[in-house]
Amino acid sequence: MQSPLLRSFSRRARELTALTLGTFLLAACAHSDNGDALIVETEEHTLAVTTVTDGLNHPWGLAFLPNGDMLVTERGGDMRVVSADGTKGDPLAGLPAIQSRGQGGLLDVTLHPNFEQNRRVYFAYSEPGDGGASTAVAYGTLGDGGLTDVTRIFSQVPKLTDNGHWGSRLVFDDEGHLFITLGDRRAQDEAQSLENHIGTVVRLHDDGRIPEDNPYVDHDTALPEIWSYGHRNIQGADLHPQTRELWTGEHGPQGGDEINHTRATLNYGWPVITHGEQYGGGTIGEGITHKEGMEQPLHYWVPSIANAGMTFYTGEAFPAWQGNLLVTALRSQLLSRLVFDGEDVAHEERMFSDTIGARLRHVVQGPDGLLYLLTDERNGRILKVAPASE
Ligand SMILES: [Ca+2]
Repeated sequence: MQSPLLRSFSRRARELTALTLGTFLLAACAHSDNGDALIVETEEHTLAVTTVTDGLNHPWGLAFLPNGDMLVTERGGDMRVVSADGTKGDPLAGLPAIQSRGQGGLLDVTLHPNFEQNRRVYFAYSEPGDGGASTAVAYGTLGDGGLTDVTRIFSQVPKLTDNGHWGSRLVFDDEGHLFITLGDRRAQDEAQSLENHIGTVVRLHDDGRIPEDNPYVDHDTALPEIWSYGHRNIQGADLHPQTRELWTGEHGPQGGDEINHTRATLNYGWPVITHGEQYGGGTIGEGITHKEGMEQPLHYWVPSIANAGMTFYTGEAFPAWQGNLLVTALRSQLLSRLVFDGEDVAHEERMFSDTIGARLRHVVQGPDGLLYLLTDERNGRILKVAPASE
């Protein structure tokens, strides 16, 4: 077995090798097509990171339009179109009242599966109302300069005055159901209740109707929109590329960030079981990690990375990453690449932790197979990650 000293020495040697290689590549790129890109060596690919645009107020969600433009939400309350060359459009007109305060504001955005026919855009936001605010979802028709026929299809019950833990990602499955991931609004004990939407995943038809095969449709007291419960704050979601089932990333307490295969009726445990603790220390509830009838996460991070957005990589630009789950982190300012063997994590690589230097809110795979990252800053950026030119 290697001594700690040797391990530390060999790690340092690897870092030096990476540093030397990085310097070599930086020098080399003056004579290549990489321009002023940040060159980042990773285990499988050499990456060129460039800024598409900046000046976005805490960008939160991004959806590619069929023409290659990007529809981007800002937590500050604006949605706008950013063209592939980085030109920012004006904020779109027609959005409803949005409470941009604390962690709340305009959150995720996604296109209807038949967007090319109906131009319908779905978005999640913090909706003010009686008693405070809650996460709501609406759609509108995208035209020149704005959304029209904006229709709210969901509003989380209850509204609360707290400004934290809103979720929320929006994912359509292959049958056209819309999954809405939510947070506990810092009313953590309510995440175990089926009589409100606190700490749940909700599943709806595209017009807000409740699918007849939703798991709690015939239950006496549970709300029929609910798909799963016992969640803390789900800020990442995607369909698994093979099974096409919903996987989610849950921003946990200190030491309890999770990835879950999020199945109907199941209880994901918060706050009764968690691998985390209170921020600053101290147990949550009884301080237990397992309980009968409550699901274990597929993966959890101790210490926390503060995970946010996630996407399964399925493109051609980074062949060695196909099928991997990419997860952004806020506090740790990194992109985690998780390699799964079935539902077990076989390997994790942490990228960008000492190169980009910003909280990363979201990662989206573009139609070009490249990655697009959103930085969580007042002067927020869209970053493009491409293979470096040789
Ligand atoms: Ca859990």
